[in-house]
Amino acid sequence: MNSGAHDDVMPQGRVVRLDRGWSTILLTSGDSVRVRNIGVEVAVGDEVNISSDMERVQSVNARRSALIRRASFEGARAQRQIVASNIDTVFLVHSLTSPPNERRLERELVLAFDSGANPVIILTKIDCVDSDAAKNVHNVLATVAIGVPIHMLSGITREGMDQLSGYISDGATIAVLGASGVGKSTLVNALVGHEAQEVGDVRESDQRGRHTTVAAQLVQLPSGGWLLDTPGLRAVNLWTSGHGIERAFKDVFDLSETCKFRDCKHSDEPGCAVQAAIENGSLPQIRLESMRRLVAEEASIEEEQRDREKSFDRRGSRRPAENRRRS
Ligand SMILES: Nc1nc2c(ncn2[C@@H]2O[C@H](COP(=O)(O)OP(=O)(O)OP(=O)(O)O)[C@@H](O)[C@H]2O)c(=O)[nH]1
Ligand SMILES: [Mg+2]
Ligand SMILES: [Zn+2]
Repeated sequence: MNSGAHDDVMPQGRVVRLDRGWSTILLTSGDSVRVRNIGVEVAVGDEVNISSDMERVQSVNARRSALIRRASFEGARAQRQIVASNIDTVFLVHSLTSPPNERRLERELVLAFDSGANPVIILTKIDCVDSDAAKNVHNVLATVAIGVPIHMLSGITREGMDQLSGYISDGATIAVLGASGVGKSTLVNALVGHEAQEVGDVRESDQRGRHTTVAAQLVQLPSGGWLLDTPGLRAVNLWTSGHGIERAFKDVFDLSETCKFRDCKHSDEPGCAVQAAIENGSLPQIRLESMRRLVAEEASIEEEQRDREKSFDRRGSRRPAENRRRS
């Protein structure tokens, strides 16, 4: 029964797609296999080891970055969903044919910064709008994209596509995120150079897409880089975070450094730099409100997670008592 050392070498690869308990893995050998993933949390983009009988995912390598959102509530509990893992860049895609949605972009930026990858904003369908309209959408979105590059392009005519060459390097992974119909799959196809991903039309009346892409899919570029196309997100729900909010709201955080009180709540404290900026018109009031809403959203998820851990302890976990007391 004892197999030789050679047979114990586990095949390795990258998860390119997930379907209800099944992972499709692109092996380092170049072959593609479909294996079960039971008892392990697997995400698209993961680097995994396959059992030597080639039947299941044996283990998942530590992720260097992960795009995580709150999935829909299951029962009363929030669940996390790893949208993409081991990514270097996140393309946050918006269409120039729709009115700018700063609030949505703020959420996407928090998610992207929290992932550990670098966000880049892509405004598609430049071939469909006149330059004034394009400039307007660009300028409005730029107000919430502090220090984040914005590129306007067309996945159809390829105008502006050359701006993206710098992000595509050997081995780098780019996740493509955005609402349905904004042109994520079209962009992926334009970068790959063939119809790797199915594309669907949008409703004429409101430019909404039809959720053509139904599962995240990792696609390898001829250059050796990777693109991770994702289904259009209806809602950008946050999960608990690291420093995503601080980075996405760098303007507010920079101002608060100069508030008179270190624990300033930016309400009616004297010497509040944030309120002063709102009064002189350099910071929109809605930015502060928006940030507060996201902070509260994350705090409630964090609280729920803590409560869950506590109730788990009461049901009798195997954590030693001293640990329990410390936490
Ligand atoms: N004119 C023009 N049309 C575009 C461009 N990008 C996408 N489209 C069109 O917009 C529609 C939606 O494109 P998709 O690429 O399927 O959009 P998606 O973001 O992948 O949508 P989901 O998969 O539903 O999330 C299609 O009819 C595309 O041809 C663009 O840059 N210019
Ligand atoms: Mg798509
Ligand atoms: Zn303040």
